[in-house]
Amino acid sequence: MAEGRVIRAISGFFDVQDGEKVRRCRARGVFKKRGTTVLVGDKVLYEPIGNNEGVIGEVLPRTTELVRPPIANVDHVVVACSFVTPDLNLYMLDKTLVAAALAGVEPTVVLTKSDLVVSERAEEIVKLYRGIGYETYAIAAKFGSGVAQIRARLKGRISVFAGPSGAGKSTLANALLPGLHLQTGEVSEKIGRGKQTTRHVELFQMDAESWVADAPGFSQLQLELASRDLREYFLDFTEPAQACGYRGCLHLDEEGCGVKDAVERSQIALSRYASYRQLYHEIREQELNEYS
Ligand SMILES: Nc1nc2c(ncn2[C@@H]2O[C@H](COP(=O)(O)OP(=O)(O)OP(=O)(O)O)[C@@H](O)[C@H]2O)c(=O)[nH]1
Ligand SMILES: [Mg+2]
Ligand SMILES: [Zn+2]
Repeated sequence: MAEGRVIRAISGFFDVQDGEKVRRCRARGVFKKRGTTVLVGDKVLYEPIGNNEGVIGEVLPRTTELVRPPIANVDHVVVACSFVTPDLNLYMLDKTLVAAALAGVEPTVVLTKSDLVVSERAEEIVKLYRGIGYETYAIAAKFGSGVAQIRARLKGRISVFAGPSGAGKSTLANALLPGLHLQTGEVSEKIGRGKQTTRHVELFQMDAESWVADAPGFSQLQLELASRDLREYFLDFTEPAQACGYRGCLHLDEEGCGVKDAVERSQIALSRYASYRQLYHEIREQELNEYS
C-alpha cells in the first residue's frame, strides 16, 4: 500500500495527496465497523485504483487531534477572531485557547479586521494576550496588513484556522495563498453573525514543509477536562495563585485568593477572570449532569 495525507473530506470521500498526485478515496468498510473515522490531516495507507482513485486501508497514528475544527496532526492552530462583525467574543477566544492546550497544539492569536477598530482598542487586546504569553497579531487580511507575519508563523508547520464564522479565516487563507480564491461571505447585518460560508475542512500546501487548513467557523465547543483542572490552563493565573490561602483554591469564592486580588489590582484582566468563572461553571454543570 502507498502512503498519503488526507487533504479534504467530502460526503464519504477522502482526497489523499501523495506527492503531486491527489486521489479520491473511499475508506474500507471495516473502518465504520470499528468506529474509526478518517480525518483531514490523517496520514493513511491506501490501495491505488486506476489513475485517480483508491481505498484507504489504514489510518496511521495521530500526533494530535482536534474536535473543532475536526483535523488530525496539526501542530499549530491560528485562533482567528474579529474585533467587530462579528463582535469580539473573548469568552470564546479564551475557551478555544484552552481547547488548543488540551490537544497539545500551539496557538497563535490572530485578531482580524483591525481596519474597523481604533488602534487603541486593537493594541489593548494584543497587549493583553501577549502579556499572558500568547503570540498575538492584529491584522487586516482584506488589505494585506499583517499577512506576512502570519505567513512567517505558518512556516514549517501544519496549521489550522479556528474561530467563529465570519472572522475572516478564508480571507486570510486567500491572502496567504494567491490563486486560492476560496469563497468568503458577508456577515449578516441583522444578526451580526457569519453565514457559515466555508463548509469543509481543507488542507492547502504552502511549500514543501508548510500546510494550512481552512475550516468552517464554529460557535459551540466542548472542553474535555475536569472543572478543578481548568485553572491550570489560565496561564496568567499561575503567578498570582501562589498567594492563595488554600492550596486547592479554585479562585471562585475562597477567602484570601491571590487571583481575585490580582483581578482587583487589574493585574489579571477582568475579561479573563470572567471567562474562567463562566467556563468553570459550564464544565461543573456537565459534571453534575453526568453523575446524577
Ligand atoms: N473590513 C474587513 N473585512 C474583512 C477582513 N477580513 C475579512 N473581512 C470580511 O469578513 C467577511 C467574512 O470573511 P470570511 O473570510 O468569509 O470569514 P470566515 O471566517 O472564513 O467565515 P466562515 O467560512 O463562515 O467560517 C467577508 O465579508 C470579508 O470580506 C478585514 O481584514 N477587514
Ligand atoms: Mg470561511
Ligand atoms: Zn485563589
